[in-house]
Amino acid sequence: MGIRISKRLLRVGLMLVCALGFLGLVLHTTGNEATTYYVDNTKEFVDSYKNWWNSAAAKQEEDQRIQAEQDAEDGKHPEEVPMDDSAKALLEASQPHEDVVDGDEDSTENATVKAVFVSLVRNEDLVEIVETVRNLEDRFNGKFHYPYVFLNNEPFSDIFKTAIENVVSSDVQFGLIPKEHWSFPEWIDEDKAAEVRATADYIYGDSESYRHMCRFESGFFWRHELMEEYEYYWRVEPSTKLHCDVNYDVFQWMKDNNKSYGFTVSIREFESTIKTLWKTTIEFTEKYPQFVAEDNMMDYISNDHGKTYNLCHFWSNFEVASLDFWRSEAYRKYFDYLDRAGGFFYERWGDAPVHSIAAALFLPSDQVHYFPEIGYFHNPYHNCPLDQHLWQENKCSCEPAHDFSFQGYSCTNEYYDFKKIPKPEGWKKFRS
Ligand SMILES: Nc1nc2c(ncn2[C@@H]2O[C@H](COP(=O)(O)OP(=O)(O)OP(=O)(O)O)[C@@H](O)[C@H]2O)c(=O)[nH]1
Ligand SMILES: [Mg+2]
Repeated sequence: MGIRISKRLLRVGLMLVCALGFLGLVLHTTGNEATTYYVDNTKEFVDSYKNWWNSAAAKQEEDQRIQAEQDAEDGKHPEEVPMDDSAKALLEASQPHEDVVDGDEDSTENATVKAVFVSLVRNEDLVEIVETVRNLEDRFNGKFHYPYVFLNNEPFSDIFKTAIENVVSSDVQFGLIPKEHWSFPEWIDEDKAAEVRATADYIYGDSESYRHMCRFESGFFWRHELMEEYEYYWRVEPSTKLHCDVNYDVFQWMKDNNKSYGFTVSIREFESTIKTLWKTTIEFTEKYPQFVAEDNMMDYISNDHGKTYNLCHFWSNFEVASLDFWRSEAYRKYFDYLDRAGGFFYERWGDAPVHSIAAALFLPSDQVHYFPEIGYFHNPYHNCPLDQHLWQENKCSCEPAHDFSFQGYSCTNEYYDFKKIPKPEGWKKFRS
């Protein structure tokens, strides 16, 4: 019975729709005013519905903004706000590859790691270091406010301190290097050292201060009392430059990813400056085999599994590294062993090969990291991202065609091979 009634109703409804349709068609073809009235009113209704919808959506957006501001004021982290599945998927897809950070991460306003910029510098380098610090603030530290330590073997002048204080966005301290960290140790024969300087025919071969500098950067900067409270440092030299914005917290990244040593440029050393460094290193590793990491980078610094040094090292004028590594027993003993051997004065051992050999041998290889995205310049070489996305994203001011990484004298190509990291597009054109 119920079905029969429903069918009848259905039939009546169908007829009504047909009749209305027919009437509409007649009105339309005759251009009747009633049609215009009908169409206009329908349009009006649709428009007012649209307006209502838009203002409701705007109100919802405004409410969300106010809530977010309130959450921020209450100290709630955005991650505590629940996310739907599609937002979560989007966020996961946008996470940077572990080894290349392009700066998409949100910046944190406050420094969270015990980290510091450290610069060994002379008063007469004022102009160059102020320019460098301004650029560092502009490209990185204006967002993070990590403190600075400036070190000198002579007291810093007032004008030097004022010029630096004028351009930094964070705390700054000026330290004097203790005499025993910048002088000949008692076992060094100073006449023999002077003779070496008189005849050495390599760069800075005649310089005594350069040798104190290299010894200090190898064995003492991390022992300075102003450095004691820190875990990580970023070394800053006058006349260097960052070519690209660094939008993520490099120190936090180092810590989160368990990295101990980070570099931007690697290069070959002048052999004549380190004639006995490798022999001395091998003696050390034979005496203390326990300090050599199992998964080390011997095959990056040696082409014959340790018989000889291939001269590859990380350029130490830029370093982001763990201070605890230099404070470790392995490194302290290594430095003492080298210092006793006398090569800082009887040859001209650089802190760059000393740091690099130590990092390559005493650290597991996954604790050493290359920063392709940190565009950097120290005369005469550039680290300029070849990856177009990195170059664009970080607003680089360098010319990728001038990148040093894959040129023949660099060792970054060897680093990629050793680590089996895919090379950026275009690297081959530097190898012809
Ligand atoms: N206070 C102080 N700092 C020095 C002295 N010599 C060098 N430095 C610093 O030590 C670091 C390395 O010195 P550089 O002269 O740049 O050595 P380099 O990078 O091997 O050579 P360049 O190609 O000339 O830059 C820089 O931060 C210098 O400012 C010195 O006698 N006193
Ligand atoms: Mg330099």
